[in-house]
Amino acid sequence: MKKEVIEKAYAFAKEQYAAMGIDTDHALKQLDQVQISLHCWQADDVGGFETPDAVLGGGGIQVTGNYPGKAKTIAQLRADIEKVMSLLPGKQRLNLHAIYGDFKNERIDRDQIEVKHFQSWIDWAGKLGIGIDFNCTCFSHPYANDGFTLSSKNEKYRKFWVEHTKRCRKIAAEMGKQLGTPAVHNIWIPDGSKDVPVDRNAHRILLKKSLDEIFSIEYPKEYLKDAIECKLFGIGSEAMVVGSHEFYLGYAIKNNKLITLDNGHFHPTEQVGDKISSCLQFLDEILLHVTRGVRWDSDHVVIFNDEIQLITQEIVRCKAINRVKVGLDYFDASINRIGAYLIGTRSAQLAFLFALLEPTEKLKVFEETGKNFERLAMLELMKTKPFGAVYDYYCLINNVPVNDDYVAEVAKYETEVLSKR
Ligand code: RNT
Ligand code: ZN
Repeated sequence: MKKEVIEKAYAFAKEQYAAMGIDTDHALKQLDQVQISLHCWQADDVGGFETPDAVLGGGGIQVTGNYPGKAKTIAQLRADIEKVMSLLPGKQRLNLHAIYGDFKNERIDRDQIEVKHFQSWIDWAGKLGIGIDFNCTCFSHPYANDGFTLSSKNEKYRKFWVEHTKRCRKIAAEMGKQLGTPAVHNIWIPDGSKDVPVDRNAHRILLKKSLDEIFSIEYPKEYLKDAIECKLFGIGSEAMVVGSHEFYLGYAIKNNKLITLDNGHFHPTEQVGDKISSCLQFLDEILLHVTRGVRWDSDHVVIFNDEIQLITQEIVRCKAINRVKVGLDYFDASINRIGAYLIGTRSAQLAFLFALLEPTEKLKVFEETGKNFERLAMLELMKTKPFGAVYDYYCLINNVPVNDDYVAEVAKYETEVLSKR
């Protein structure tokens, strides 16, 4: 797209929004505050680099599709993430899982991992000037095969996963320290049961015990933030998930942790957007896993849909951009994986921008004076305002491809790099 066209369209958009009392330049400055943590696992279908024959699985981590070009080495994954970041406006972070360590062909079990296995990631991120977030990997392992990890009745297994998660927090704290930006460490476990269990209580007692053990070590908040991720059900854990919303929200409030809200983890008629202002009454911060559920499945590429819009609107309306950490969480192996990152991240950014361009104060006045017709009319009107032109301009001033120019860049990368893997 031509620079003059983008600038002209922006000037026109700026005027239209200004007529409604909205400052588009200010909105773009706020958009800069939104850092999205890119999930490393979209590049390689949640495979990781533990062993060349790593088995994927556990609690709904199922990737479908076999589009060519999957990252098979750390170098390839880094190249992919760098490519993605070069095509995105603003600044992002990297969200790493423990199975992505730099193990240098050594077989290191999860209860043996150390900072040294992640030092090359820290150095890489330091060079790029980005932060890292981290996740223990309590799935795709023989000790998770019976469906339980931190809440396992098998004490050997439970201890193993406690040790793994403790080590992960230590590694994350070191990442935060070295990179000068706190790493959010997220705990998600697949624990649950396919069929009707009778001893839900024992597993929840065990999970609480494991978390208490894991969090018994404190790290400075400038280095590490702890998050715990709830879920209603997963494939293979339909009848019960140990780490339910009630369980983790209770734990987070009592122990001052972040609750992780993954919008693929609730009943389809529930909206994570509606949960944000509730959680923020009782927690300092929350972590979002932004994804797209389709029917009973989750983890589709994020698009600019109603659900994402409500999430970003609520964050902005709560003036909570600095209290809500945003990570993406999806895995689609049926399309170009780099393209999947770009669509998801750009759509999430667009949703934030859309929310930042809302005349919230005006809408509140309508609401407070019973003018609900006017409120709905204005909300509908905002959907056809030229926010796309504002996003294009944001890309332009950030020197990244505007409009659909990134699609050609992805195609080029596919021809030159991905198709040769
Ligand atoms: C699974 C959770 C979890 C994972 C990642 C890979 O249901 O959403 O966040 O997707 O940790
Ligand atoms: Zn998630």
